[in-house]
Amino acid sequence: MNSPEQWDRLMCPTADSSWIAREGGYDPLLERSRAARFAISNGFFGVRGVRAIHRGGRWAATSRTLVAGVFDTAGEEPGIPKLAVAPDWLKVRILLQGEPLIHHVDDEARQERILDMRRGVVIGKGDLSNESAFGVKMRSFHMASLSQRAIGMQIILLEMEQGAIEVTLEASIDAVDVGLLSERSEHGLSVWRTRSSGTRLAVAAAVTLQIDRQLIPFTVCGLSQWSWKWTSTPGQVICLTRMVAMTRAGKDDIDPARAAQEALASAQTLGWPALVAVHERAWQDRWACSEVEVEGDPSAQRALRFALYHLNGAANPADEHVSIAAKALTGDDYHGHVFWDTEIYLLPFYTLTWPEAARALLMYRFNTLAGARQKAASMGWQGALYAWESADTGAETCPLQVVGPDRKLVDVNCGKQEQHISADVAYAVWQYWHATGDDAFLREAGAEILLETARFWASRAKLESDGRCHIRGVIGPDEYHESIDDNAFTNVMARWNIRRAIETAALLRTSWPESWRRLSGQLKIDEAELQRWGRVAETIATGFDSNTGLFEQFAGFFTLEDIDIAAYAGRSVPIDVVLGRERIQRSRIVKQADVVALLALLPEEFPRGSAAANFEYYASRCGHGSSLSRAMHGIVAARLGQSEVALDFFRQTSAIDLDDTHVATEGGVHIASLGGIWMIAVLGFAGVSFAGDHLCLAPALPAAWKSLSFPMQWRGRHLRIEINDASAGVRVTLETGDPLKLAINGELFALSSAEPLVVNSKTQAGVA
Ligand code: IFM
Repeated sequence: MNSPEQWDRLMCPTADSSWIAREGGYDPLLERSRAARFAISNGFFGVRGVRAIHRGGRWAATSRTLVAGVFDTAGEEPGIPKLAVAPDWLKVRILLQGEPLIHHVDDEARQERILDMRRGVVIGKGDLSNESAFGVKMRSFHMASLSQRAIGMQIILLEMEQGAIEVTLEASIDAVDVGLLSERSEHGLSVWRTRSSGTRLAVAAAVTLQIDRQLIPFTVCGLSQWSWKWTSTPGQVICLTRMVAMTRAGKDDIDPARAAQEALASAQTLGWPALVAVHERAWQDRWACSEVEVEGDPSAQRALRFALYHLNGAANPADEHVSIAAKALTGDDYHGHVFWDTEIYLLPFYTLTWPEAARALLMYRFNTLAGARQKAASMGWQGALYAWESADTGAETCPLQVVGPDRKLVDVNCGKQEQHISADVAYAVWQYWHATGDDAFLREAGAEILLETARFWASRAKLESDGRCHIRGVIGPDEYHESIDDNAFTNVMARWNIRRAIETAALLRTSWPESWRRLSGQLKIDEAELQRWGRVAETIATGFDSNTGLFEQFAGFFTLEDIDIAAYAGRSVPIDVVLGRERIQRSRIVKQADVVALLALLPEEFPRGSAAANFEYYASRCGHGSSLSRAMHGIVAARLGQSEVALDFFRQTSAIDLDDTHVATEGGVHIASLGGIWMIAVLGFAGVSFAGDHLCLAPALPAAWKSLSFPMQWRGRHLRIEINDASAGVRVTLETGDPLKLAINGELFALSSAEPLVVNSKTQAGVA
């Protein structure tokens, strides 16, 4: 039996309020975006953070559990797999004297939801009552275990206000919203199956109730329901504890029920206090590897904590068959599909703080190569063209039409034309390998991705009469302009992809000849083909104008109407809604970072002195119509030394999910922009890069930031980086691993574990 002290500890949020997100009351307008912000996730399943106890029928948001990889193709949009809604394992209903609890107008003062980001738990508090004013005090707790990813846990504590009341309490696993087929159902165990893929989900659950620390047997009133009825005494304390275990299995895998039952049994043996303790330790470990601390700017600190909370909860290093969707597991907008968001906006964080998670995410791309090859072949090209929107198999899942802002159907061409995704995946593979030195990954998976994506580009780019290779009919990151030719982002990334593939082939041939023999034989790549790729890379059109130093975003961009976007400042809707789709397409207004994104990813491709000119030109024409846009601008501004401009982008990016400025937070947090927050801090303000052979730092903090410190991993080493603006000092500590050399503001320094490297960045002198 657990003691009241244990319950109090469980329900007590971290004292330092910078770890806490707290929202009171119940606002039907905000409820869905709160559910996304307060979501808990462990990368295997996620639960949206709605109120703990159901009241009346006035629910704007119900609790929703999403399990990674459980995709189903529903009838209404044929061919588009969607992340299925899993059974709601948190449902609780209370009746006092036979009457349900109701929603009260003064709930604002009586209800509170607390996200404790340090511990990875959601705590609820509230006074609940029914029409006749019979009441209970409630405290609730739930978590998705980060140490045992199958396990979810809920604890509800109730304190009765009145005596001699007939109380009915029901806990259920609600399948009303579930789009899955029931395959097996018995008390405490259900197995579900998707209609299309045959993926199965098992849910095993155990629920107990204690009244004044006495276990009370339940009455079974349904296969997935537990019910209790008793007469209250004033001050009576009730504790409901529920543990669930969820497991997923493919069509041909063994029955997942057994694994769910075993996981549940071992969680029960451990008991909830120990289960919570190991979960909290797992979160502590993640924070130790990823925490970014900012002194002097509490709102930036809060934004970073919030971003890192969701990033650490989004990944699962143990699963190489799923990736992170645009809304992670916090909502089902975009149907749980995976975009370039993962490779470009999230992988930098995972690569440098959680390489095991980064590897698993890249293995998902390796495991979906067949889908990418098939997509390329179906469009008449060779190699691998990754799906713009990817689900479980790697087949293209981008819808062909959506409802536009004017409520008319609009064609979506991204699935066919937004092809830079293949180079984005290759980019993440290379960055991962470069930063981790994980040669086994390169040999066994990464090289194949690099070669097959390069092969795609080499077949996609066509040599024309001007002696250059062109890539026609694409969409770049700026999705306002469709069917364009020679998008600078696409072409330069494609060229980079081909060059890295050629380098990889050479490396394999010299360092691991057996791997090269196997891979080149399997892919049927010979020297002549590699040389052809090289010629494509040499001749590909990039749109770079050496007179102005500008990349033309695509062929003909500079001839389009130049609309002054500043004249539309203060608008409350995206610029394409103001100007209309056709006018936007005829204009130089850019939806999101495109050339600027290229500058953030491949600064070395910009000839000396041209970076600032490109940034200035394109930033002033950007409508930021995507939540992904500002982060790229923030990184580039910070690297250009425009720290205050960068801080503005940082704040605007942070506001997307924290301040409800972006309409779509309701459908889940914007995980890419959360990755972007980390990127602005670490790749921007600290200036971390690793294009060459060394890790490089080039710090430039905004005035408000007194210091910035964070851990990172680099080629098997754990480092801590501290930048202190007052002393203009950079301190790098090698916590584990071999000595290394690293560059600070372009000068090379040696670092060993004997003592930290302290460099005054104003008077630095390198020791090569
Ligand atoms: O991947 C993005 C895209 O760049 C802009 N629209 C939303 C997608 C998902 O976040």
